Parts: sequence; C-alpha cells; structure tokens
Amino acid sequence: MKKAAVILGSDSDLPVVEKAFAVFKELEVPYEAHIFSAHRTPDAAAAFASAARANGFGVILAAAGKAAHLAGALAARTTLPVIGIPVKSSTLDGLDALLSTVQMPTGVPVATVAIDGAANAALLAAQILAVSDVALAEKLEAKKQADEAAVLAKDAVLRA
Ligand code: RP5
Repeated sequence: MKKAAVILGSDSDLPVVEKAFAVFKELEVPYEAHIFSAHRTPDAAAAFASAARANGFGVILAAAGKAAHLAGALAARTTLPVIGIPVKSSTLDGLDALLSTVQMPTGVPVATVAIDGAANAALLAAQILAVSDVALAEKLEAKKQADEAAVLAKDAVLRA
C-alpha cells in the first residue's frame, strides 16, 4: 500500500493532528509525519513534496493555522492528492486558515476539510488509497457500518 504523509506546519498543530494518526492506526494505513512550514522551511517543504511520489507516498495531509499556505505550497510541487487541514490556532478561530487553505487557484487543487477536521482528512486519505486497495476498502466499509450501528443504538436508548 502507498503511504500517507502528514505534514504539520508547527509542533503546536500536534493536538489537532493526533486525530488523524488515530484513524490511520485504526485502519492500519502506513503513514509518516513531518514538521515543515511553508514560511519557516520553504525549501524543505518543497523538496518533500517534489520527491513524495517517488518516495512511495500516495496522498499528503497538510495541517496549518493562521496564514495557512502549507497545503497549497505542497500541492504546487506534486500531482499527488493534497488534503488541507485548517487549524484553529489564532484569534480568528481558524477562519483565516480555512480561507488560506481552501481558496486555491485553478490548476492547483487542495481538498480542504473542516477547521480542525483531522479525522476526516485521514478518512478521506484512506478512501483515496482504497481506490486501489480492496482490503483497505473493506476496513472502511466495516467502520462505516460500525458508526451507523453506534448511532442507531443511541437512537434506541433515547426512545426507550
Ligand atoms: C502556522 O502557524 C502553524 O501551522 C501553526 O498553526 C501556527 C502557529 O505556529 P507556532 O507559532 O505555534 O509555531 O504556521
């Protein structure tokens, strides 16, 4: 299976991104995490993205807050799918990061999840990898069914 890359703009993004790690561990998706910044380490970020496909990655997650250019900067250097996670790390409650991540120019797409939506980012990454991996697709299907059963059980409790 191809690996997922998880890039954090700062170690301060870790509490949010840990939810993505948990999903990857649950689904047994191989992943590698790094801290690179579009602004503080632009060369390292660009080098990672440029080599990502050759290095066995199939999808890249990028989490950043404030003027969150990380996902876009990585997407500029690769044709792998890039999923942006806007992080709520400023006085603007993450709206700044959301707009900085989602408003990409035509030709350089970034699939953007909700503010602090790291779990969904990992699920989307797993679904992308599962296009060519039947075993992973089956795990995702089982998880969806378990999630559905959990909600229906809560409904039963509420009605009782
Ligand atoms: C962004 O600035 C990072 O992704 C982080 O969300 C935010 C603050 O970074 P630190 O000053 O905490 O390192 O680049």
